[in-house]
Amino acid sequence: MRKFSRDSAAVVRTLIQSVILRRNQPSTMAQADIALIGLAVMGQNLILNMNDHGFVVCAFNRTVSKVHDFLNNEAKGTKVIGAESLEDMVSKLKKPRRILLLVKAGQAVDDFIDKLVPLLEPGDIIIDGGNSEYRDTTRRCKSLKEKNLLFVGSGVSGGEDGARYGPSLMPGGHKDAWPHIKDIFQSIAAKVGTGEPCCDWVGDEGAGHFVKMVHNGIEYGDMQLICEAYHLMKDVLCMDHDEMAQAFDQWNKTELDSFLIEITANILKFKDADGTHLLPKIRDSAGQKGTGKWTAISALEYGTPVTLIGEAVFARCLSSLKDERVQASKSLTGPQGVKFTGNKAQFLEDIRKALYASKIISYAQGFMLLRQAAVEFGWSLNYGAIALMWRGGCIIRSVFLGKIKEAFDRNSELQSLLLDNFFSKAVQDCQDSWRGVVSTGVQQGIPMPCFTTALSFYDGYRHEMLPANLLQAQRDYFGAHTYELLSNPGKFNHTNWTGHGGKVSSSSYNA
Ligand code: 2AM
Repeated sequence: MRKFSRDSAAVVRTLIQSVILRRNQPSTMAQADIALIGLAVMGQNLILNMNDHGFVVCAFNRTVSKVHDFLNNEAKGTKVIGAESLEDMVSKLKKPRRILLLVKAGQAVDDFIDKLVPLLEPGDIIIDGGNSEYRDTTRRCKSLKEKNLLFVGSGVSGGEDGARYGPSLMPGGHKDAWPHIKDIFQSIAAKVGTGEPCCDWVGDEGAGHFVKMVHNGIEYGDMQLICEAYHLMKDVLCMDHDEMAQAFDQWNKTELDSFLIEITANILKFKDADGTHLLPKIRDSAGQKGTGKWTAISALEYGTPVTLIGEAVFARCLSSLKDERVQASKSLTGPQGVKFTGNKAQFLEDIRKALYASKIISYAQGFMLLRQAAVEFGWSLNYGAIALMWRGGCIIRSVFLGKIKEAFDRNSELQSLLLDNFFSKAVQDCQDSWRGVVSTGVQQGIPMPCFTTALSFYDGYRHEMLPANLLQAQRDYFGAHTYELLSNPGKFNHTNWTGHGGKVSSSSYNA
């Protein structure tokens, strides 16, 4: 009995020593560069992408059978390893541990964080690559900072293909994490030009997810602008599908060179099994997942006139009222007998220019929102780097974004893209065409919410004097809200407009 106790004490001593050893020396088990949790298609493709670039990835999933399926199928023959549990996964990671979450946004992210925290050590890194709301990312970043863990929220764009062969990555959060993840992130990201990665550090807290959200909003705008051009081609110029496809193919060789223009040409060419075009058979009722709406809500929240994305979201809402529109079309009339009689080739070029000018406005508005968010949250954002992150890999990828990057290279503090010489000249060159297209479209009763709001924004932005003087007078008239005089801004005045109201302004009493 006594002998047994001595032996067991020795065993315990040896065990403790080996644990101490294991903590201080790199364990032979700790072979993985990064772990990825969440084996849906985005997660799987990111793992395979990291593996292609020489990183050893440890895969884990809530439903563990999916780890086995993945290792036996898609990841067969790779260096990818699997984990049976979170403890197992953590033990297989080099330090500081890097753990990338690719799970459903919301509670699933918090649940995994809660389970990971007790298993991690100070300096370990948790990255959320899902579609999280930026405020959640800020909250997680702050709470993990208190536990000495580094949290990163990264926008990931480019869909399944992007994840597999080069996404646009927009990481933000605790900046101390960046040196430890930069190599992996920039290796797997899309490359443009002479190999510049579409990934850089975005900024603090939820900045990465905020930038991803604005990216999605801009995507809504770009898509709607193309739809309006298509509508004008189809209903004003009466072009057939092949003509329209050819036009988009041509446009793709101009300033509009982009993924969305390219796929639009392909969609227009596409024929069904019965040999007829598929596009006109698709129900004209658009869906949305909500990220465009979030951008519009943020714009309203921070008082930034991101009108084009707002209109793009509403255009989808209007389209989804299909049954109601079918009813309305029977009783509500538009302009009668207005036929286009101008030069078709010229008008087609005018539409292209209207699209280009409107697109400039949309991006100018998107970057205004980023600037405002930076002020609101005290983030320092690198706008040129953001343009480069969107230049490749994602849905809005385009040559145009390279021009935006150049504008911020010229002036990193550029207040508005419209104040950059390149873009102000571009808008100037397009302006007559743009006005012509909007006028003709209105005359012919074509809805163009984004073309028109872009032009209104441009005209508003370039006006030194807007009619808001009258607005201020009205507010003061009915609500004693006060106004400033042009000659003395900062001093608030109230006028007794009717002679029988009080002299007290609304700021002086609570009505
Ligand atoms: P599952 O395979 O176990 O469902 C995309 O849905 C990914 O998010 C999947 O890997 C899925 O895991 C994971 N996921 C979804 N909801 C989750 C939750 N509540 N907790 C943990 N993982 C979740």
